[in-house]
Amino acid sequence: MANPLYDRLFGLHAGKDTPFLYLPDHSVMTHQGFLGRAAQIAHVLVQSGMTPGDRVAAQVEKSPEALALYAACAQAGLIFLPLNTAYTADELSYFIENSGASVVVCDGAKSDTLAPIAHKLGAKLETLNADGSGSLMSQAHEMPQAFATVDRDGEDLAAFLYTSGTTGRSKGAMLTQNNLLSNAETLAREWRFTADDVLLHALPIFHTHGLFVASNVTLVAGGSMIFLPKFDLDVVLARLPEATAMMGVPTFYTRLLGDARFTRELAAGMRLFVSGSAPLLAETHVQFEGRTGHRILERYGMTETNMNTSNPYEGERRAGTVGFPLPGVELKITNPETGDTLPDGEVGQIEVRGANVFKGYWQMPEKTAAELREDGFFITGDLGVIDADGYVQIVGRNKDLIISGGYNIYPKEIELVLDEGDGVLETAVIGVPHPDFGETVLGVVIPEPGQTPDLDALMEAVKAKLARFKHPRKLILMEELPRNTMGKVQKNILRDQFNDLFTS
Ligand code: MLC
Ligand code: AMP
Repeated sequence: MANPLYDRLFGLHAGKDTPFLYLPDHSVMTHQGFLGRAAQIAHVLVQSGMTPGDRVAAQVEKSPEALALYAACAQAGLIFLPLNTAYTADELSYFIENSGASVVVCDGAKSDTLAPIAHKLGAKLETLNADGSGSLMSQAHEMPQAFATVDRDGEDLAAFLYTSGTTGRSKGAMLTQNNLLSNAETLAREWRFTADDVLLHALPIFHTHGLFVASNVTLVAGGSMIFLPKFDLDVVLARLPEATAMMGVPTFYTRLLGDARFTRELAAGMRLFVSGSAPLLAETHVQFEGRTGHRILERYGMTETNMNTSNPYEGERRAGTVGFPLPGVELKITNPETGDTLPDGEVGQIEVRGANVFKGYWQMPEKTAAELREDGFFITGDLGVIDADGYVQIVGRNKDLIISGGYNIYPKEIELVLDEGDGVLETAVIGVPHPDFGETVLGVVIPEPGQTPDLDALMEAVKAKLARFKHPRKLILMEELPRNTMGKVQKNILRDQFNDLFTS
């Protein structure tokens, strides 16, 4: 027996004195140093009574120890559940309860708020701060730096990633060891990652992009990372000359282009820039090449599927497209009404199948059945077309979703909070173009007859319940919502009406 995920991402680096993480203070953590910490954390988790298949929920700042917690879960056969640091106590409470997590790891600053929630839900609370201090590591430091890796099968679950939905209720996407590993190995090969690569890592590690794409690909290849707590433009510019590759959301690239210090010379040592999680404007692609001589490689993925398509490493990286299906991924365009496959050149919904596709939503068989067909094809909710050369282009979404700076926001979640406000008849939340975040959130509020809802109070209500990145950047009062003859709200009309609100 073995543990494929641990063995092939982490275990293969055992005993290596080679650099793994270059840190903000310019110190270096070696592969073995990292594995030693992961082993110590695994001991703490197991000694607190956790057994394979149990869930560890973590809302922690990005740090080497936070990444080691992921490795520890893999080694001990536990399911890792990383959570956005922006989530409020309300949001967290749902994730902890829904997942049945038995250990919750949070920043010390949040422990007072989370302690009663964890207690009520029967979960043990540990703290892990950005500097590596806290109850988790103080116990870990007393533990041996080696841990007997727990046997796991590739089909065993490795992670839950929560993703919101059109009903406003988040769903836990269940990802297996094979889902993660197969995708990491494919991407490392396709993008030519080797032990010589140094990845500039400025993404958060609670989502697919920063955790599975960036970190797993580096680990599989045996490379290293400049591991930054967040995307800080000055720091990224300062550290770029040490890197060979970078992965980011489009906002990273537009922010770099907005700074005159970002030059061809600064990017001269780079071999690869990858973009994903949100559409990269063709204009940004062209501008980037003009400035640096590099063509950004755009790829397309999802929480439920890891990465599905990529532009080629060699060959034309075509602006405005997400490239070809990755090896081992089948992709088809179907008619949303009938599910029939459409010929190339026609727009339809994108469906994908392969070892990368998740096992379903945790304890939500109906939602799983609605999106994951029995034959293994997953209905992504994205609308696309395959061009004459086989490049996939994403042309829209069949799901009511806003992507702001690479974070997904489901309007329903915000509408549910706004609808409860005094004097509110109904609301519609839409995404409108934004120069920095690509899209941003706008809320349209319809008053009950004769009422004037207090927009500030509505905003406060949203703030109390939902993460900052989901907050509408503006609320607008209107008399009524545009509807079609069936009575359905026509958000496209609202989007057209407010298209220039943040860009003009
Ligand atoms: C931060 N804020 C955001 C925001 N990020 N608001 C909307 N959308 C966002 N993405 C808030 C801040 O809290 C702050 O609030 C204000 O907006 C301005 O913050 P900022 O300083 O400009 O933001 P910054 O910290 O620099 O963060 C922006 C960012 C970050 C783009 C660097 O959001 C980021 O790293 N995004 C990456 C997301 C990601 O990893 N997505 C991958 C998902 S996986 P205030 O109160 O100060 O006004 C996936 C699958 C796939 O999608 O295919 O990869
Ligand atoms: P998430 O659920 O956070 O994993 O986000 C997945 C969604 O992000 C996809 O369904 C797409 O709508 C979007 N997405 C990811 N990559 C791209 C891309 N390169 N271009 C356009 N949209 C993308």
